[in-house]
Amino acid sequence: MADYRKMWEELGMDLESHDTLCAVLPVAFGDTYLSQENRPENMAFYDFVVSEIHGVRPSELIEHQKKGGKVLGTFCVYVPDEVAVAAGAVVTGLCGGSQFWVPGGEKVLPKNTCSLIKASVGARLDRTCPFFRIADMYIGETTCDGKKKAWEILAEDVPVHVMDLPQMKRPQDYTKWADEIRIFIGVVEKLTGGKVTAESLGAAIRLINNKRRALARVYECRKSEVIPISGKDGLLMTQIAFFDDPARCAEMANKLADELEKRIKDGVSVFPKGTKRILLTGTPLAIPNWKLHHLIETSGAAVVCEEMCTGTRYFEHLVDESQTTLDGQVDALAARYMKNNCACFTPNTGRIDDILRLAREYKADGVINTNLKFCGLYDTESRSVMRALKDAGIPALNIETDYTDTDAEQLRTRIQAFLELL
Ligand code: BJ8
Repeated sequence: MADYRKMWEELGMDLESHDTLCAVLPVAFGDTYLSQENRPENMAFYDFVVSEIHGVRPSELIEHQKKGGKVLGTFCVYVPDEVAVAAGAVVTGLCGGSQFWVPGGEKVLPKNTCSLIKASVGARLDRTCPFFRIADMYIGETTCDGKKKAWEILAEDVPVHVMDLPQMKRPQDYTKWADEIRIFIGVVEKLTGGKVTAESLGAAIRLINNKRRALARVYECRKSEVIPISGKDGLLMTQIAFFDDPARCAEMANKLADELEKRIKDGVSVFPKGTKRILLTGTPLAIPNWKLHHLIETSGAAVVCEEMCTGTRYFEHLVDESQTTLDGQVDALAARYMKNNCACFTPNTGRIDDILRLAREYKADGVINTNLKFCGLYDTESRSVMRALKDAGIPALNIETDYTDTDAEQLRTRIQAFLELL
């Protein structure tokens, strides 16, 4: 890895503690990823990004700041990147996916908070992640109680703007979300000194739509009987999409899709014929959380789709590109983002419709519903998800877990028993 110590030092990071993370991540990645056979050649880009995860992209963000640009950090797929891009800012995802950061979060949050929130707060307060140091402002949202309270704690240390997400889908909720997007435009304009115009927002909408189209092409390939890419690699592409430059993200995903389409034509699969196909649904899997995919795929099955924010929810549905006024574009953004189906909405039957549709489209033999321990929303929704799957005759397994590895072998036993039933 190139030497980024000076950059980390200038970011005010805790270098000693960060060294520990730098020592374990390559080992975890090697064990989980590099042990796979016959990976698509175009995964080399994603492997490189991981090998320099706290170096290469952070230095690009710092370059942007040196030129007077701003960086926004986000935690949820309801926050529209397009607005920030239109004002000349760069967006980076910030959700923490490693147990390494959890104890730091537990210093200020109740233990019974989900690992994603604890890791995100810990990464900031312990100063062990460059992305959390670089972002000029965090954009939070009112999705779950844990996050709402976490913004208050983070706001003591870094500027935070919170978007008030409606939790129902009535006409007035669409209007409300459009109004929140208008407020967000004002906040971003103030921060960047840039202006969001119909022209710049139109260009940003096309840019982010192109990224969605490219990610969708890769997922389309995962529907094939010939499985040209492992679930682990598909997940990695999506996880990195949250951090990467959107144009490069689209370019690399399109290259990967070209290769996968060719593999399908040539009958090149990364799994033996007859491998059971799993759809995973539930709470997001922030990088480097590869635990479930690894357990499933080393137990003889393939993950073919993720109905998650780190999955289909990130790229399904495009923003209407035909709007030419700022008002029309904001309404189009609100309409697209409100199509996401998160368990923080009531009712959230759209998610169940999505799971059943995706299970069909991706020819899943079974569904694994997973929720992060202490996420009351997804845990409660598990009941209706499992019931709908049962009614549809789709075998399903419900798993609750966190970022630790202590339950890995127990989970493996349950997953293997489930796979035997398929
Ligand atoms: S749209 S899933 S990214 S909120 S797992 S922090 S809900 S206690 S992450 Fe999410 Fe947006 Fe919804 Fe997606 Fe809270 Fe649950 Fe933790 Fe969660």
